[in-house]
Amino acid sequence: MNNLKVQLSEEVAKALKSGAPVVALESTIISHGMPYPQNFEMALAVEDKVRAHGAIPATIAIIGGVLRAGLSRDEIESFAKKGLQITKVSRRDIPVIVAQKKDGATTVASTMIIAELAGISVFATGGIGGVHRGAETTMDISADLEELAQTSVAVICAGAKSILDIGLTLEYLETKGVPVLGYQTSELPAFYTRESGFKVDAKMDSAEQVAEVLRAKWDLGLKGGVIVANPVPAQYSLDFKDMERVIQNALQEMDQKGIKGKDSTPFLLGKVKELTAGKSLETNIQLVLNNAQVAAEIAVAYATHQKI
Ligand code: PSU
Ligand code: MN
Repeated sequence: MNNLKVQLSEEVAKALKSGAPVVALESTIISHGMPYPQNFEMALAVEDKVRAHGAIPATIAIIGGVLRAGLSRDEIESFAKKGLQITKVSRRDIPVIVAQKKDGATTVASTMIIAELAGISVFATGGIGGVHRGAETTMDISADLEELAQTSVAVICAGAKSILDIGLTLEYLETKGVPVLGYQTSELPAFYTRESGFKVDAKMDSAEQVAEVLRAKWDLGLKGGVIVANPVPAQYSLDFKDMERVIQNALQEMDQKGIKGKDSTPFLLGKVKELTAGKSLETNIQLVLNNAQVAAEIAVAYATHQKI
């Protein structure tokens, strides 16, 4: 079954038709975010987690130029195995990939676009893109932020990684009118760590509270996304000062090598992985699973609201 622009899996189509909760998942995190086979195992485990908490997972990608929501196990494996050979696709890349009938791994921005076209309101990921350190000279600001400004999807993430300038990222989101909610925290988490030193706009105690905020925003016609920042579980969090040192080293090397543009995020993520001797990979996997659970709970609460 299809809607006009996005090809839905049978399961996702059925869920959307009946108003059942659905959680969108991105594919850049699979192809560009982690090595094989951990990326494949993670993608399947995340789908299982969403199901275990009462929602239907919809992994999003572009395959052969077709926007897709809900992939088969083989398709997920192919994205996991091909890794960096699959083009990372943000908003600006969609037309080229579609016109040339290619495969694309979707970022937060493009996953939001496809989710909205499909009618999916809740999306779980690891971390969002943001304003990069030094953006005042490089102008490197992720398209994820512009998408959050205009596309009505809630993004459940573990905050923004401190490869970014978290303070400037929050300023940008404020300018663009994007609520940044803390899930059971009043501090914005920084992906690997539960703390960042920055406050969120509002602390949410439950999935129901988040669902009420989504309903209030969208029922009022206030278009755009919402960030739900969910801290990594304490037992998997890494040390804030250690991470800061690792990131400083990675940024220095990126400068020396002259890496910029869309390559900077994957480079920095790869470097962090290398410099933390793989410890960050386990943390990354665990925080995505944790986000999938909270996203499923929010999707369930939001779907229930919608039916009343
Ligand atoms: N941050 C992470 N892991 C990721 C990404 C960001 O911790 O995998 C990916 C997401 O897909 C995000 C994208 O949308 O990188 C942002 O890339 P850019 O900064 O080039 O917009
Ligand atoms: Mn960028």
